[in-house]
Amino acid sequence: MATQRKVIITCALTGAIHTPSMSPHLPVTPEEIAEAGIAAAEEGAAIIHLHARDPDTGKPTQDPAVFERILPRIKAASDAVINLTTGGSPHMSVEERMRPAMEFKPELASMNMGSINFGLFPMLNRYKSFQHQWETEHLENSRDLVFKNTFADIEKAMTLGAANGTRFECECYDIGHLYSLRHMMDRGFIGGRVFVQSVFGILGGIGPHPEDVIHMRRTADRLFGDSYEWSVLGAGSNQMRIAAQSAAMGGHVRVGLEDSLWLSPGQLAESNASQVTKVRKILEGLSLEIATPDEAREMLQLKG
Ligand code: KMH
Ligand code: ZN
Repeated sequence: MATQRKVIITCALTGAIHTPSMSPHLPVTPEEIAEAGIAAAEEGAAIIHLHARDPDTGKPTQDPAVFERILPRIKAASDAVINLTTGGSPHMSVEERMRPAMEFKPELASMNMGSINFGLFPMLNRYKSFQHQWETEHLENSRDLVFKNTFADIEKAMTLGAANGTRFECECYDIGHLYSLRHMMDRGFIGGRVFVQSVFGILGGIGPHPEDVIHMRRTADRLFGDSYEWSVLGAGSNQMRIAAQSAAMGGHVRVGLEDSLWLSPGQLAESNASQVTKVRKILEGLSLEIATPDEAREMLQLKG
């Protein structure tokens, strides 16, 4: 098992899964997203995982011009590591999804380690009415949605990113994705200390049971030995419980409104920063120390 040092908190600010009608606190405009990132960093997030949205409709966009309105604001006010999405939205083509990482050559970018069914439609039961037509389509169309990340897609994205000095948050939604990552390491597409982000509780991926977390950790230990850093995110109501379990097992944690709109059962999170505060208190309660951005850079071998 990799030795536990300080714990890296990632905050994923807005994502592409939740929609504006689901929470008035979801950051949508470039100003809102930047402010959310700055506040999350102030509360202890070393890494800010970024998506962008169309300011008028809240629809996810990978237009670099929108990211251009977010990035300088965060960089001017914080030294947090910026992690740009290459996942974009599961409804987008891989080429579209790569645009911000290609344009801005970040220290860190997400890398989705396999194709999955991405089941958003159960949320239709919770949210009956939407402000924008795209929100309904986004959920309804997910019955027939494959979040496409073929081996060719991953090879291409890793090659393009590595040429820019970008390293990756390797998002593993199921056990097989760990084996795919090992395969990419063996073929030389990714090296050094890999950053594994295990995702629990997406319909179509591994579940959120404590046994699932243990199985993911044991398999990663077996495949990667000491050459990885492990982080977890639990989708929706699983977020804090899975963060606590994995932190106790030597993991890093990811929170943020991309992954859960909630602070506690029935209580919407009023900000990304509130989730960072909550997870920081959980970590401190476990006598764990929080990594600064520079400590995260060193652990993840980022270019800085
Ligand atoms: N929305 C998360 C479950 C990405 O941006 O590449 C996964 C994610 C994908 O963060
Ligand atoms: Zn994301």
